[in-house]
Amino acid sequence: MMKSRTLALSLLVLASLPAVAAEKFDYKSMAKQQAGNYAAEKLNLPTAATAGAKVYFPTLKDGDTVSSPVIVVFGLTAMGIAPAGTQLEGTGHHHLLIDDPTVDYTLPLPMTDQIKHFGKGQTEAALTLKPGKHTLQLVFGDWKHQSFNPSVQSEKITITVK
Ligand SMILES: [Cu+2]
Repeated sequence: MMKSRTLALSLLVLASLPAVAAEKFDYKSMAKQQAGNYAAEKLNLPTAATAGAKVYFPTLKDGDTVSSPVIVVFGLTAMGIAPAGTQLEGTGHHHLLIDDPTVDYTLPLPMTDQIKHFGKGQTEAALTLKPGKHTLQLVFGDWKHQSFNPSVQSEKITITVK
C-alpha cells in the first residue's frame, strides 16, 4: 500500500518534470549501485566501518548490579543510526547480544532471544532479564544486519540482575 503510493508519487514527480530533467538522472550509476547492493546482499559482503567507530554502554559497566527491567542505553561514536534496510554510508543499527550467543560474523545476524535487533533505529531498550548473572555486548550492524569490517562491537560486560 505504502509502496505503491510512493511509486505513484515518484511517477507523478517524474511526469511533471520537464523532459530535460530526465537526462540529469544518472541511470548508469543508479543501476550500478543497485547491482552492487544486490551482490552485497547475496554474497554477504561486509560494509566498511567508519574509522574510529565505537559502540559502548554509557550507563552500565562490567560488574554492575541492576534490577529488571534493565534500561540499556546504546552508545555510538563516529557513525550514525539508520533503520535496517536503509543503505546510507556511515550508518547502521544496534544489536544486543545477551548471554554470549555464538555468532558467525560473516553472515547477517539472526534474530533470536539472545540476539536482539534494533532495526527501527532505537538507541536504548528496557530488557526483562531473570535474576542472576548475564552478559551484554553491542554489535553494530549494517543495513542487511551484518557486522561491519572491521567489526564495531562493545566489550562484553557481565551484570547481575537482582
Ligand atoms: Cu539487525
